[in-house]
Amino acid sequence: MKKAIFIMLLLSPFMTINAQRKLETINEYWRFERSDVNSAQDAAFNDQNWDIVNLPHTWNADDAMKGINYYQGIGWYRKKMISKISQDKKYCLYFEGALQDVYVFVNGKQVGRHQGGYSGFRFDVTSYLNKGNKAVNQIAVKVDNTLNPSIAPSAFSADFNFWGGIYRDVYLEEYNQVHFRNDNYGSKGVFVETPEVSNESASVKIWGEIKNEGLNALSVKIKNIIVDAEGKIVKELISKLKVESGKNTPFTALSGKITTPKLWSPDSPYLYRVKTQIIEEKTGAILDLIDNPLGFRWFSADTKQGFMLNGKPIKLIGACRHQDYEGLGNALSNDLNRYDIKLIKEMGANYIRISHYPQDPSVLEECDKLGLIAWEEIPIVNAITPTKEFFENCRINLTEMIRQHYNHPSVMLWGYSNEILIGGYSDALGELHKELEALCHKEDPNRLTGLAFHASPLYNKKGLGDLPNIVGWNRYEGWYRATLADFGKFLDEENTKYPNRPLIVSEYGSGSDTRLHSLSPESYDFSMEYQQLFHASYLKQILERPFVIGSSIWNFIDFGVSKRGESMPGINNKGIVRYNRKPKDIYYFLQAALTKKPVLYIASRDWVDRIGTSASINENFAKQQVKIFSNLPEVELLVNGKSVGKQKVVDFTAVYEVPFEDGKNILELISGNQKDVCIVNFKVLPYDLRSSKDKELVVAVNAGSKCFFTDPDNRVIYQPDQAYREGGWGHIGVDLTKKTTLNMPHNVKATTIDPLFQTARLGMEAYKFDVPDGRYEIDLQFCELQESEAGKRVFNVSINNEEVLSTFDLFELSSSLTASIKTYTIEVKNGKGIRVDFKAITGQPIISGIKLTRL
Ligand code: GCB
Repeated sequence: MKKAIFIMLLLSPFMTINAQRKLETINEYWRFERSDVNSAQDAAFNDQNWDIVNLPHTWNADDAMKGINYYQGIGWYRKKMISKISQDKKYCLYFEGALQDVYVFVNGKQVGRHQGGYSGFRFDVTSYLNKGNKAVNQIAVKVDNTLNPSIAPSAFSADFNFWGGIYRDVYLEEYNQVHFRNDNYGSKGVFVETPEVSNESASVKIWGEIKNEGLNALSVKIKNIIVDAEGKIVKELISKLKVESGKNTPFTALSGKITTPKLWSPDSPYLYRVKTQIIEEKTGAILDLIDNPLGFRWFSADTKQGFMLNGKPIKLIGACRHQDYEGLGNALSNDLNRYDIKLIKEMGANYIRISHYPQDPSVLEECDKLGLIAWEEIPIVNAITPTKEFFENCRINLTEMIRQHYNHPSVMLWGYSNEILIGGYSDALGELHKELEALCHKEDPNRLTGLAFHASPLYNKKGLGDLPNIVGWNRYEGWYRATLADFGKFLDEENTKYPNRPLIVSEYGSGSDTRLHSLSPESYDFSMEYQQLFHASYLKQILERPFVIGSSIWNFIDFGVSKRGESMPGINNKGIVRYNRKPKDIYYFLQAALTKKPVLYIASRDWVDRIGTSASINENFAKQQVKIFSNLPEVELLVNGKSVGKQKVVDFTAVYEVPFEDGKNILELISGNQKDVCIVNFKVLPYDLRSSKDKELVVAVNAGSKCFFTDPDNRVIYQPDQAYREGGWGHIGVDLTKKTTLNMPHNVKATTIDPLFQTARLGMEAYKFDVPDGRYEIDLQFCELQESEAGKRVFNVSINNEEVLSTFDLFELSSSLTASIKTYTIEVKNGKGIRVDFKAITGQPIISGIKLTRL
């Protein structure tokens, strides 16, 4: 991004005699080795066998997705930098972010160390560089992503991956001897704020320090040019200063009144810019120039009016964002970072929680530009380390975040911890929080603070709830615990107890896996349909309560967590867009609810391969539900050219029972001149399976589950479990008054279709399938979800009276949480169909799936 600014500046009228600072990315052609290597910092070290990488780069792009033991250790980067290095200039290396304990060497000498994986840092390397027109300088960077008790986040339990590497851009910066201070916590060194803003007038204050690294004192002018979005000059402020050699000289510029300022808001993110220059008085040369965004807005939060922006209430509605991406880890281009902000904005959000750590500079630049109000926080997550080193690291993290992002009008809230009492309360923790709260306000008196709590009464008891300006609650009622309605109950109780505390729902979300679908969705089933119910319910409950100042969905994206073992191992799939940013259907529900532009969407993109059974022998179609998300009053759905009726849209949703035919079904949704089309491939099974003429007949059962499960690799759709009826298929002899199903979303070994094995039926007598005569392949799919000892669950299995498994002990065979598949071939004759019997010897028989394929 800065490179772009630099190019712009070169062409701009602000450039007069001398080139000012020059910023150049040095992302290309680094050598990389993922281990600790002796003497790798030495200029003469031979790195020719190392990998060649471009930045941004992480060394965990692959292995962090493959389980808990991804590489956390040391990696080395080396770059031979060939560039013009002048005698009379100053040089810095600027890292936008590297995770997380970083040592930087130039020509064999250490120039600095930075601890913290999420903020920018800069080292002055002038005295270490070889000079010349084509000077060769050897940079070496040692990076360590080991969990470190002295560096936030220090808790192993933090629910994200610590992707190691130099994962953001790196710059070589060239300065004149006299320049804005560049050693101020990685910031730009020039700060902009708006002491007064109203509809009628505003004022701007710009301050910073000038560093004179030359040998002589110099008389300079500080020129601030405020331009509007069209580039028109609104104000020019000039003051004179004498800058002493070897000193930092402070300056402050006040704009005076700017009348009828154009205000910044999510609906109209009007941006001015402030160009701050140091001009040598004698020659008129511009010695340094910094360009900053400027937005005029004022805001506050209370429980009477909620969040107020520019004098008007605005409910903050948006999403939290992690920064990783499928296949790339955290090493994203600026384009991909910006793309997320665009998607969040297009959904109709006005707010983003940048969690749980500061992110790439391009993120906030895009929030400024597109109009998203931001909460940004430092990564103190789940627990603290009660040591001096950790506390100091927290202070540095916070100061870096605030100083680096001070000038972004989009930022209105600073956060400094998340669910911190997971690790328990201590007085030290209380003290740290008090200190960080005070530090936020000292560093930035103009913004609000927020903390994100989890479901524990301890936050209120221990006084943490009284600390920030805004109390954030991460709520998961109806997912990890309780019911959807308990969410609203909690909010009301909290508001009754603390009527003057502005409350924000800092997180809420439920997992979803595009392979799982349900016509009777329920909590923790990971179906796309439950996620839809969850979000519809939460959004309604949030909007109904004026005292809730806002909310952010957890999480905008599916993101990587190596230690998470749910339906998609290694992935927290609460995203409303996939890991590759393809929106899930729920994204369009939210868009319908939050935007003014017409939204008309057939919510079946996540479920285009379906199966079902006709309701009687006279029907050759199967009815199945399809949801419509829209903000238009009425819609009409056509299936294969025939109307299935008009419907009023209620709560942004209409539900159709669609009569699907076997094969391709073209769904067309119409409202006025708007149209949406979706094609669903449907397999219709006849009511009486015995009449099936299908040579490729497949009947697959997701035993013990109410979900359809699509195995995308093998193109098989498993149907939800059901009781047997004549002519159909299903379980027999299950005592439905007892608990006869299991749901254990933990990693299953030796398979990629974990969800099939994470649910199971227990204690059935048999499964019967009234399939026509012919040859069949039968897969019996097992996974032990309960027992951790051999001998606890032993049973026999027979197929059409022939015993195929005797004294079958699944744990003995394959231990627990491991997929085991037994495949048999059978000839079905005389209209007998297939019956699989289970006979308990010890414990209850268990089965995860059964698949029949006609051969
Ligand atoms: C939370 C945490 C977040 C987790 C999330 C979850 O409350 O703040 O880091 O990822 O829950 O998905 O469980």
